[in-house]
Amino acid sequence: MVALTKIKDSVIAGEVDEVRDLVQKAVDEGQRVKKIMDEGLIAGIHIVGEKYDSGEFFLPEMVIAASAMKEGLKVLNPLLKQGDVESAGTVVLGTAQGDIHDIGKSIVGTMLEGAGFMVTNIGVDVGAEKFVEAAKEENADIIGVSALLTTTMVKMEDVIKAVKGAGLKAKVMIGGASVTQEFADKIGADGYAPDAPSAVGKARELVKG
Ligand code: B1M
Repeated sequence: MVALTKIKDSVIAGEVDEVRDLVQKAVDEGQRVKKIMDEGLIAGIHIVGEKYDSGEFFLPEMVIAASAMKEGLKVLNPLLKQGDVESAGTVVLGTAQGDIHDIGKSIVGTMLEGAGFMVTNIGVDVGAEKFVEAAKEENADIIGVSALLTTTMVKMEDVIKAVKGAGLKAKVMIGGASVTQEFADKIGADGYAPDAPSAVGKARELVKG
C-alpha cells in the first residue's frame, strides 16, 4: 500500500514523475481519491507554502512543487469528474486579475463538473470585464472567482461591481486561501466557500436561489 506521506514528500521535493506514479499506484490499490488529494497532494503543497514563508524555499522550489502536484491531479481529475449527469447549472470560473494561482480553482472546477455543473474555465489573471463577457456568452448562473494573494483579493470586488453594473442574473461565488466569509460579506459576494467540496454545496444553493 502506498503511504500517502510518500506522495506528500514527493510533492515537497518536486519529484514530478514520482508523484504521478505514486498517485496512480494509490488509485490502482483502491485508496480513496479525496484522501489521496488531501493527505498526499494538498498536504505537500501546504508544507511548500510554509517553507516559502519561512525562507527555506524560494520561488523555483514552489514552481516545481506545483508542477509535481499538477501531475498528480491529472491522474485524479477523471475520477473527480465521475458524478451526476444532469446539468446542475452553468459556471464561469477564473482567477482574479493579477493572480496566476490556478491549482485550487481547477480542483473546484473539476468537482463542480463532477456534480453536474457545466464549467467554463476562463483561466488566470482575469479582469472584471472578461468575467462579465464570459458570463454573458455562457448565460452563466454562477461566476466563480478565485484569489490566493491578499493583493488580488481586492479585485474580486471589481467583478461584483461589474456584474451588477451589467445587470446580469449570475451570482458571484468567491474563494481561495486568503478569502474569508467576512471578506465575502464585506464586498457583497453572493457566496463564499472555503474548499472545493463546499464550493459544490454553495453552488447548488446559489442556483436554487
Ligand atoms: Co504562491 N503564494 N506566489 N505560487 N503559492 C501563496 C498563495 C502564499 C500563501 C505562499 C506563502 O507566502 N506562504 C503567498 C501569498 C501571500 C499572501 O498574499 N497572503 C504566495 C506568494 C507571495 C506568491 C508570489 C507573489 C511569490 C513571488 O513571486 N515572490 C507569486 C505570485 C504570482 C501571481 O499570482 N501574480 C506566487 C507564485 C506561485 C507559483 C506560480 C510558484 C505557484 C502557483 C502555481 C499554479 O497555481 N499554477 C505558487 C504556489 C504553488 C503557492 C502555494 C505554495 C500553494 C497554492 C496551492 O496551489 N494550494 C501557496 C501557499 C499555500 O496556499 N499554502 C502560495 C493548493 C490548493 C489546492 O489550495 O489554492 O487554497 P487553494 O484552493 C483551495 C481553497 O482555497 C478553495 O478550494 C481549493 C481546493 O480545496 N478555493 C476556492 C480556491 N479557489 C476557490 C474558488 C471558490 C471556492 C473555493 O469559488 C469560486
